Amino acid sequence: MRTPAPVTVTLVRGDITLQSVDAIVNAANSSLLGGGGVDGAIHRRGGPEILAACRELRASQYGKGLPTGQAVATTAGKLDARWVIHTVGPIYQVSGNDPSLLASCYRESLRVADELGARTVAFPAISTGVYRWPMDDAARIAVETVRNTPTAVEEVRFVLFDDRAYEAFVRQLG
Ligand code: AR6
Repeated sequence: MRTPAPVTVTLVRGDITLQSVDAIVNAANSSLLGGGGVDGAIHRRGGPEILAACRELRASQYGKGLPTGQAVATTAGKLDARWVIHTVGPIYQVSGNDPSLLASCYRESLRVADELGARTVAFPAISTGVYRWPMDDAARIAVETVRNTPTAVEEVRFVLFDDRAYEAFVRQLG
């Protein structure tokens, strides 16, 4: 098999729901039925089709919800993307700062993106809002994991909502 070219990592300061990419990653919760933060923004702008697809997942293979560290795709509704990939980040206080589940979110999202054939994927800074993962540590885990995960995705775009997040990712990219 041909070895894919290394992924290009780009940084944008902005709103992930306004990105034009193949797949937008959502920092969801296990219920898959919406919430605040980036999850709320994706459902608001993407429209009810996304929630309907999430409800179908809950009625079929994810009856108990999506476990932390895993990822699953739905339609992107009205967003300028083909898919939303929902992943559930760890809550910092609960994870005892073990990075493995947060790394798993990035790895599993890229695995799902590869299954779909997505070439451009936008990620938020998973777990750094309501789930309270410290920004610098979360940025390090995000960048290291994406760089070390074999994938056919060509561009991973981290979309950071504020200066603090953007600067933390800039420091990691070096
Ligand atoms: N675009 C990009 N980044 C955003 C946006 C946006 N539109 N809105 C917020 N962020 P959070 P979590 C940033 O709380 O910590 C939800 O209720 C935000 O500034 O959205 O993984 C879910 O339903 C922060 O840096 O996700 C879960 O219950 C980052 O996105 C829970 O929150 C993640 O913040 C998940 O918590």
